[in-house]
Amino acid sequence: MIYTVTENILLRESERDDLWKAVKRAIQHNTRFILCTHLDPDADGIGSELALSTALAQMGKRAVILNPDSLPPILQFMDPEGLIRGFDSMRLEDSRRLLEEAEVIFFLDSGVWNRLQPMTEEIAARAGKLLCIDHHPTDKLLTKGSVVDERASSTGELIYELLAELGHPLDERIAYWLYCAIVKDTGSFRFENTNPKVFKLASELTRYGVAPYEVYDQLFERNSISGVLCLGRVLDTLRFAYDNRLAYIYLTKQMLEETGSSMEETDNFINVIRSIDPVQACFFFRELGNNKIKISFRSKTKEIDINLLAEKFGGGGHKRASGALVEGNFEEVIDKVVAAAAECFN
Ligand SMILES: [Mn+2]
Repeated sequence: MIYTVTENILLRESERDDLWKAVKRAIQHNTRFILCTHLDPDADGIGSELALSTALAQMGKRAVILNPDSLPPILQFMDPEGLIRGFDSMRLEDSRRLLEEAEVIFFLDSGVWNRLQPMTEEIAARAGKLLCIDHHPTDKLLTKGSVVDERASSTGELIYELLAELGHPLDERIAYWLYCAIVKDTGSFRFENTNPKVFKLASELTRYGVAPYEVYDQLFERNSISGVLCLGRVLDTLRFAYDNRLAYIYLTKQMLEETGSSMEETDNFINVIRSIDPVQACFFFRELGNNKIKISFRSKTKEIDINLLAEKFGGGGHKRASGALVEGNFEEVIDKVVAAAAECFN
C-alpha cells in the first residue's frame, strides 16, 4: 500500500486524508480539467473518468475527457453522450490547446508513462499539473500528489471516495459508471479484491437505480459470432508446461482477420484457460503487428506473483493479473516468456 506525495516516500495511513485533501483543493481552486485513462481503456478507467468529469461539470467546472485512444466499440454503451475524445482521432493542435488550457490533468487507473502513448510527450511536457489516481501497485510514482492505493478494488472505488470527500452527491449516471468500474475490476465480485467494502459500495450504488443484471450483461455477456469463432481458433493453440501448471494460448493477426474479430473481443479469452483446474498461471500472447506483441499474465495462487515476471518484460499490473507490450519475433517471444516462467514453478 502506498499513499505518497513524492517519489519513493511512503506515507502512513494517517496521511491518506491529507492526500485526498490535496486533490480536493486542486479541484476546488481550479476550473479547467482534463481527464485521461490508460491506453487500451477498460470499464474501470472509462467509468472513473466519466463519473469524475460529470461531477466536475456539475460543480460548474470545465472537464474534458481526452484519452490516448478512442473508445473501443465494446465499451461504447458506457458513453451514449459521446463525452470521450481520443487523442488518436483529433488534430494535434486541438488536443494541445485543451492540454494547455487545463489547470489540472487527471490520469486515472494507471501510473505508467508509456500507458499514455501516443500522448506521453504532450502530458510529460505539462507534468506539473498531472495528478494520478490509481490502484495498481507501484514503487515509483509519476507525479507529486498521486493517490495510489493498491488495496482499492478499482479506481472507481477511489473516485467514490473522492466524491465523498468533496461532499458531492451521487446521481443515477455517476452511480452507474462507478458500478461498471467496480464490476469490471472485481470480475463481477469474483476476484480476490472483492471484500465487504466492495459489497457495501455496490449496495449503495444500486440504490441510485443501477440494474446489476444489465451491467453484467453489457460487460460479460456480449460475445459476437466472430469473437466466439476466434476463441475456437485460439483454443486450438493451447499448450501446457511445467507439469500442466502453466497454460498458454496465442492469437495471430491472421486469426483475427480470418474470423473478422477485433482485439477487444479477445480480452476475456485468458479467463477460459485460467479456469483449467491444475493450472496455476497462464499467458495469452497477441500479435499486434509491426513486431509488437501484447502479453497477458494471470496467476491463480498467492505463491506466484506474476507481476514480477511481467516486469522483466517491461510490463506491470497486479500480483495476479499483469500485462506487457513486447517487441520481437512472435514465436521467439513466446518461447522466451515460457522459459522465463520457470522461476515461478520452483
Ligand atoms: Mn482498474
